[in-house]
Amino acid sequence: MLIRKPSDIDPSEITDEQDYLNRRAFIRSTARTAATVALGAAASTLVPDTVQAGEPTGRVLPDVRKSPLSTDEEPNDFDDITGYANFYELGSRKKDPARNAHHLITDPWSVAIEGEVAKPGVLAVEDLLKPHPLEERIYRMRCVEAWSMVIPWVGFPLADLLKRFEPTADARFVAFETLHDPKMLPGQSRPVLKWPYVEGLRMDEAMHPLTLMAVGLYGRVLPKPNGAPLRLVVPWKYGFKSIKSIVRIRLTRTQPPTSWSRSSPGEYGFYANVNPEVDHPRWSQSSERRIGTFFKRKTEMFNGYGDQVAALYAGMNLKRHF
Ligand SMILES: Nc1nc2c(c(=O)[nH]1)N[C@H]1C(S)=C(S)[C@@H](COP(=O)(O)O)O[C@H]1N2
Ligand SMILES: [Mo]
Repeated sequence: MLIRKPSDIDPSEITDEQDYLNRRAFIRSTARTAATVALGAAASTLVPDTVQAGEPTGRVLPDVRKSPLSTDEEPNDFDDITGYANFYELGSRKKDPARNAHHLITDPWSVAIEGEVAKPGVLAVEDLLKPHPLEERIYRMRCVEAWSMVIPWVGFPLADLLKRFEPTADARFVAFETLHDPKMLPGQSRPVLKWPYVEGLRMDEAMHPLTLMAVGLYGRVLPKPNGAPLRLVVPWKYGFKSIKSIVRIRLTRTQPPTSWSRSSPGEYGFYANVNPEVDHPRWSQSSERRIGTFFKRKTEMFNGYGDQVAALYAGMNLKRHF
């Protein structure tokens, strides 16, 4: 998310970030070529795991089954996923969340489920997880800043969680809230956004089978920069809808506020569906750069998930409801 005006940003910051990305893309392609030349083409398939990727770390999650809802694209390296993150509570540069992650203590952690539900409750994360079989779902993720990644999430459908608390007939939206604790999330001592970070979905979006409560990636518990211990993943929407480190889920009758649309309503809407035809006021949304690659690619409507989700928006003007 770019919240600062271009004139506020020190050019060295931008160079820093571009260098980092280009260096990684260069290392990746050089390593592939070198391995192919030295060992023959057959060995090149081994390269992603052995040469470039930092080994995934964190506690391994048991009994994770593969989901047919995965894309067949190659996931980004673990290092890119954890090292290039947007988590403003841990700093506003892409490398900050990894550097500042140690402040965030995720055990113990509990989540409140409240509002328009017959059985509200506060549950420790372990209890929240218990009845839910875990799936690996490799999703394309598109940030509003026009970069993208492919991430092998581990989680379960948000719908399964909400059903346990028995939504009432009046539940029309779901509001999510990130932890508010400036000691653990030092970025909250600066008024970058109104804290805590909040997000929301319409009930049918929340109940859609693609909407995931993620508790891990690469088969292990969620790394802190990516929103440990529990985050939302909505792959057909811009990344900012996928709120991290959730402590409260509230079902509501009316549309809840969302952090970025509250801070800049002309730039960020409630729906935030990936839409190459609706530009951000300050830059185009028609293409994107996959982290770890050189060339831009065309952005797809609903981030390529249109077959599954377009029906949710039938009859809506998506230029007005951006
Ligand atoms: N609490 C919180 N959640 C957040 C953010 C944030 O700053 N704070 N950034 C959002 C944005 S802009 C993006 S693109 C995604 C990035 O997720 P990733 O860093 O795991 O790729 O997280 C989203 N969730
Ligand atoms: Mo984003």
